[in-house]
Amino acid sequence: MVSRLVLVLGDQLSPDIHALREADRAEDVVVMAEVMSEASYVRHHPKKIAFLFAAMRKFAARLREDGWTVDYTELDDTENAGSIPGELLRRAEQRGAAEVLATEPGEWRLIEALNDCPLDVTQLSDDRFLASHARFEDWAKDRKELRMEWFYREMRRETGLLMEGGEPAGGKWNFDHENRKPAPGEIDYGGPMEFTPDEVVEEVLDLVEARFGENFGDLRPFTLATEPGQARRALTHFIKNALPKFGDYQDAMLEGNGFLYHAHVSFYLNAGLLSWQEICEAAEEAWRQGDAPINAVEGFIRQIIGWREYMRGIYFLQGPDYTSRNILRHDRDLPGFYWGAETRMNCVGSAVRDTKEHAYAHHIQRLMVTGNFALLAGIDPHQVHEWYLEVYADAYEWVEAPNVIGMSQFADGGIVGSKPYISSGNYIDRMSDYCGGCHYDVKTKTGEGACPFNLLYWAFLDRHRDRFERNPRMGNMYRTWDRMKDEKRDTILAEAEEFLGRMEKGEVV
Ligand code: FAD
Ligand code: DLZ
Ligand code: SF4
Repeated sequence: MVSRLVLVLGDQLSPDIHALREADRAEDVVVMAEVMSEASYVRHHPKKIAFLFAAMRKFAARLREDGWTVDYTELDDTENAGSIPGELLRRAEQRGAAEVLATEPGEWRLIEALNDCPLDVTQLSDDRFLASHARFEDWAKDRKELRMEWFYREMRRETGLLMEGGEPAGGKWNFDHENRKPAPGEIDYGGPMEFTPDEVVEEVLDLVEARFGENFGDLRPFTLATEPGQARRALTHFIKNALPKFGDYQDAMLEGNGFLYHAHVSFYLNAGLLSWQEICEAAEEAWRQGDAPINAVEGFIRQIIGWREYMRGIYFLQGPDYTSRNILRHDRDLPGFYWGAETRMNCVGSAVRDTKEHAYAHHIQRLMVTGNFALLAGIDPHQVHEWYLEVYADAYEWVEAPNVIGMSQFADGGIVGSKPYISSGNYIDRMSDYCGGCHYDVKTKTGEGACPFNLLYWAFLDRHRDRFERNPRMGNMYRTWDRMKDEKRDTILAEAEEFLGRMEKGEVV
């Protein structure tokens, strides 16, 4: 007879996770399980599943070495109950336990499943984050607008990161205006550190190939870190070789190089292989040593203690219905080229190719290429949300949904962003080398070869005029639209409609 089970989920692979801290190594039994319900509630990219299963197996081995008793269920175990509550029930019966210590999952779906589980389940706060739910609610209460920048400044003060005597280091909170350089001609960074699969990883790769080989995405080559030591080496490699230019080229995009100077650590951080503290401290130290400039380090730290924490706060503040928001009433189906079907739009094709290969694309590809297109084309935001949840190895609803439903699709009506992130082809042309190799001509606004982003941009503004024309940050856009001749406006709208019609019929666009 044991007193309690201790649940550790696939994205809770931190040795000091709350449930383990509260548990008794001598008495309690840790439960970890590879289950179909988690592996198939969306059709995850095979790399995401392989990464988590391999990291879970190694974490369980490490817990055993540390003296824990671990009941670990592999996906192919004949007794596998198929779901997290099912596995808890099975282990509870085997072990004669009735009580479960869990750390709150990062998705409402699973929080509710644990609430409904007929065992005595305690869900402890996931305190691997800087801001607790209460801390975020306190910040949000009585505010008319929940702008990330104000939240971020409080987090800087609370952590002391990049602070000097109560003032922001370098005299400014935000160095973003220095961080908008277009794609560089040459990249002097070879990309993230890669790891050769060991025996544990190889076994998982075979399993994932057999069970999830049909899912969208390339399983091999598989080079992700699957244990904390490797993840730390990957972090050090980034800090030394890429962080100095992270700020300058944060928004740039290059065909065939989806990494640029980005950190490529979100999977490790979100699954618990790295902590936000060690990442931010390493970045700050690089600045203090004079190895990286303030614009890079401030921009990087803002993503983590600012955006990441803010997004999580929004997800839990908004509640379980957040992913069904659709304020713009967009209802088109996600086109096949999001799943790798042919497209003549080089920017979209490239971002999808990077995604398929690596289960990764960087922020601006996600926001200003695939996200921008979906928003301009009026795609159902729930389908867009599911796509992002499926295809990226760092995707869990707590972080994916506010980025997609909020920031990218404006489906929450402006909680995350004060205006929609939309752009015509101009922005993509300025920040990338995509347009040079495209079937369409970014400089052409209408007629043969006109870039679809140009057509759809104006059609979006026209379609949502009632909602956006009084937005002070969008007035210029409407003034430009209104200055066009009636004839030109009519042509743009007709060609946008025609493009969408062809896309909906499944023609190659
Ligand atoms: P870098 O660009 O090097 O940034 C460093 C770290 O900052 C990241 O590892 C991440 O932890 C954090 N970060 C940066 N931007 C954000 C942000 N907007 N929200 C939260 N954290 C941020 N991030 C996820 O972790 N999971 C997702 O499912 C996810 N979905 C996204 C969907 C859309 C439409 C958009 C626009 C962004 C999404 N992001 C998501 C945020 C961001 O794109 C990724 O965190 C980033 O690309 C991860 O790569 P990196 O580690 O190289 O990040
Ligand atoms: C994403 C994922 C996958 C693919 N598989 C498992 C699994 O088999 N077992 C598990 O414990 N967790 C898995 N996860 C992570 C969970 O889906 C994640 O904990 C929830 O979505 C909450 O963030
Ligand atoms: Fe994308 Fe338009 Fe540029 Fe082609 S021309 S790459 S569709 S922005």
